[in-house]
Amino acid sequence: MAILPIITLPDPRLRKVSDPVERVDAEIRRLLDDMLETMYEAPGIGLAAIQVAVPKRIVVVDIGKSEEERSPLFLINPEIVWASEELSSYNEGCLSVPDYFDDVKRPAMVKVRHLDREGATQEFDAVGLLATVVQHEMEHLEGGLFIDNLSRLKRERVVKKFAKAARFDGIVAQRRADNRAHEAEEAEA
Ligand code: K1U
Ligand code: ZN
Repeated sequence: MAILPIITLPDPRLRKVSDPVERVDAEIRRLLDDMLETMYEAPGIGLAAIQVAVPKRIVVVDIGKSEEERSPLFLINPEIVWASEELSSYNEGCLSVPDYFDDVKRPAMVKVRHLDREGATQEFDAVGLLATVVQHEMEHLEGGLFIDNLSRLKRERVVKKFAKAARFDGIVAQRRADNRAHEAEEAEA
């Protein structure tokens, strides 16, 4: 298994709509295992494939409280076939929007249909945190982010902050590359 790099805002790949999985084969099962390991290591309680730059409709979730209580869910081509009118609010986070949390209201209960690791169709009912995480992850499959549910003012503030941080990281990386090139030139002289 492998830990995959998680892409973060403002990476434009996060805005891509993911493609359905045509066939659940060994390659897909390997991706599921790598995503699960990546999610546990982050740590997180959900992960969509697009967050590791793979635009496929695949999600892993585990809301277990400890390593001993692990109970991973593998969701391939998930669909919400029913959602309650009742809403519930949760202070959400996202591994692709690090260190930012805000309240989002979503249906309190959902019925989810999906393919499992063997390619068989399954259905389950989710309530509470599980319902929140599944909906958050499925939003990723449409190129959405939880910040899209916030007011325009809040969302623009977050997007600006991450764009500024990315520009700064770019400048630092360029300076380091320039310094290394300069040192190599001096060593040669
Ligand atoms: O980036 C993601 O999509 C994963 C995200 C899932 C999520 C969390 C909370 C509400 C909705 C969706 C995370 O896992 S963020 C990290 C986090 O919440 C957490 C990490 C370790 C333990 C408990 C929670
Ligand atoms: Zn997320």
